[in-house]
Amino acid sequence: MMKSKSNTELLKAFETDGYVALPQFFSGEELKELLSNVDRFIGEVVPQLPPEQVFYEDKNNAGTLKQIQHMGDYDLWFRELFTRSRFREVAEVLLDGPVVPKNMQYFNKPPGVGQPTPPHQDGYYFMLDPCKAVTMWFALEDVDEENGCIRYLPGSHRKGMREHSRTKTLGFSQGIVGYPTALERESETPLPAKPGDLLIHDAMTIHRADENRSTTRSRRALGFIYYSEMAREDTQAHAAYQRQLANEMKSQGKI
Ligand SMILES: O=C(O)CCC(=O)C(=O)O
Repeated sequence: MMKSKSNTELLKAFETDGYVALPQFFSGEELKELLSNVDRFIGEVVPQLPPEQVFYEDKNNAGTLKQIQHMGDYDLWFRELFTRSRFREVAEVLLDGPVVPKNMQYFNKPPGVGQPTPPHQDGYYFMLDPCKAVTMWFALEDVDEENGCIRYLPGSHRKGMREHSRTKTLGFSQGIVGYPTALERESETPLPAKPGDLLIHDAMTIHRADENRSTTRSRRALGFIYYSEMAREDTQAHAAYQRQLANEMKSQGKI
């Protein structure tokens, strides 16, 4: 299934660090097809989506598209990629059993305006018990320190949930309070990526990304979120929070 790591090696690295990288998870024709479907989705499907599923740095400028939510709910090609694919198989290996495909996203940091991703643990947003879930982050282009690569804090998934508080960042409404200390910053690992590379992190792993400092390069990726079937979601609290956020974003004119 995997190109460079056996399932045992993959699981060991994931359990030790809280994340793992699978270089060239997709390549060649398979990658080309995926990239052309991303372009198709943005050109044809995005204009039909409800406003709470699409975020722009500036909603009056389509060139500043920064995030799309629940792509699999709106397009058959992406639904298949999310629910019947090697992505799902890897999630089942890492979560050691059946999974629930939860949300497939698009993340961009447009040149010149792409904001930092606040430090966070995905589990804080997910509201799961037990907090058993993975997020996959698939690079659609070259990503490095200049355009805002993902930065993980190795081992942070074993140290509990940190205190979060509200941010002003559209799409990332919660960030870890007081992070990073100087020591945490030194301990972070930046993960540059090539198109087709896959990063995977545990829902408890602390991660963040800098702003896009390039004025010419975007920073595009897909996100795949899978919950373990064993994880129970606080659905009422989750839905109430999503409603509150959507209302806030609308009243602030952000969506
Ligand atoms: O693309 C990014 O900058 C952040 C993505 C992220 O935080 C996630 O997928 O959990």
